[in-house]
Amino acid sequence: MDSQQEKIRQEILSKLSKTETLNSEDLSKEFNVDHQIIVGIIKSLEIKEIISISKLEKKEISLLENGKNCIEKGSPNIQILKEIKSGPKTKKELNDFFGKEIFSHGFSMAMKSKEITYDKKTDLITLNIPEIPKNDEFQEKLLQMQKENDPEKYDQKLLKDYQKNHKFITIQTLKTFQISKGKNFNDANTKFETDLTTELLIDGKWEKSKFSKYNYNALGKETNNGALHRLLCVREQIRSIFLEQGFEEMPTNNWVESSFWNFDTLFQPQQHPSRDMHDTFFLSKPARSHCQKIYPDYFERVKDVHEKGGYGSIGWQYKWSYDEAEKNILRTHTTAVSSRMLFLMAEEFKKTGKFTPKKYFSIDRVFRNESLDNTHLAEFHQIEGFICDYNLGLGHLLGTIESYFKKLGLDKLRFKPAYNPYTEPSCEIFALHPNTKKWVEIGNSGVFRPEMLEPMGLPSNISVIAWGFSLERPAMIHYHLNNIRELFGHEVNIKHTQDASIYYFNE
Ligand code: FB9
Repeated sequence: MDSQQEKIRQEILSKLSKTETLNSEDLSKEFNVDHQIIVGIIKSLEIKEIISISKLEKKEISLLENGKNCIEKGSPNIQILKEIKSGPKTKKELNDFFGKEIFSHGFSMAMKSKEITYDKKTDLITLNIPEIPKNDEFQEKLLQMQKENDPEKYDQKLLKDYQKNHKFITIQTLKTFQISKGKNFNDANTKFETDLTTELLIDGKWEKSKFSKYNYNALGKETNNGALHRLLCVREQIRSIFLEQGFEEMPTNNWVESSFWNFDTLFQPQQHPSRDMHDTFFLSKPARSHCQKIYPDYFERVKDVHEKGGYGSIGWQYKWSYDEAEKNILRTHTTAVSSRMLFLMAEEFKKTGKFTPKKYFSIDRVFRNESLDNTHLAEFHQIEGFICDYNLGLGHLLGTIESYFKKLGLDKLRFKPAYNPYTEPSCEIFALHPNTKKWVEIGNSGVFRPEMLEPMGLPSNISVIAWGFSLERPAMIHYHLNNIRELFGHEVNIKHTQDASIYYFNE
């Protein structure tokens, strides 16, 4: 029994201590709850013989749809009279306008009372009285039945007419219960204090008060509070791990990015297949960034490293295009932001002559012009972390990744050599899933190349280790989803959001 029902139970017992009998229907109206709720409560009291109940069969009038229509718009014949006041109408016109039920009742009522005439030749229904009656007896009778629904109060012939012929009302048999004290009823049943109050505690009355047993099974009240989307639950969990490990979050609030930051600064050649329309969304308005104006020197250094190399690299040896670099796109990875953050660190180093190691992370949307399927949309949330410090190498990278994923419950990892245009060495990351015991690809990683870091102006003994994975993949695995559309996008069922636990891991 929930707390609302418990309160009603106490009220019933309290009322019964002051009167001989109660009626279940009256209680249902007084407490504004469905009659069945009251029946459940009094049955539980009857079993303990605290009360005794006797069944009452009570007939009552209730209005059907046509009856409600007449209460609202007048009786059917009056509705027809008002409609033909402006001029005769055919049967079909009135039938289409009022619907079959109301039209047929109204037509027969109006013909019977000679308020209209019907010409079979022309199929026209014409008003046969000078004025439409002011009073509507039929409607008034229905209004009376709505207020006083005891059938005993009315002429039975009239009821039959309204019920059978016109189908405006129905006579229902309502099973109600009369409630009286049972053999186990005593005043003690009713002297419950529903709540422990400050007053009872202060004046000490609590010691003599009788409290209802604490119902440990009572469910909490439904609170219509907000809910965290399942994907965002996972994002908060992922974010908290980075923050606990001392990473700072990068500003990723620009979904539009220049090709320069998204590709060129990462030493990704301009003819790389990922840079064409099949993989990347290009903007037509605004089509271009003007980052060359902002960092002209850096622009030139990037151009040189692509064309001629430097820092021990032979570069890509092609004619680098300013135009290509300034094209606006929807960023294909958050590594574009990592690159910008590293460049700002280099600028700070050039300005102050002091280098400060940093750990950054980001979690945000990236966009790929890929074919859609059950597990791929044209966008996903990329998670990326990097550490920029003196003399970091592959060992630091693998150790950092292991310490990160261990907090996600993945402590058996394997690393497979891979290729990224902007990292060397690079590794794909695999984990033994603790439940399925299968090896799952969980991300990618690498050490950013000197061709990316040196043109920024970072000291040559500085290196950057980085890794990335997606938000949707772990979320789909955790929530046992096969279709990403159950997790992300306009087809998501809001109920899944409302029902989701607010805590992701160790559920
Ligand atoms: O997330 C991925 N898989 C994954 C991650 C976590 C996880 O946890 C579960 C509790 C068990 C389970 C699975 N992947 C990366 C691997 C695959 O899903 C892959 O098929 C899809 N990848 C995306 C890119 O696909 C176009 C996931 C996404 C991804 C891949 C690479 C990076 C980021 C996201 C990166 C990077 C990077 C590399 C070097 C330097 C900086 C960033």
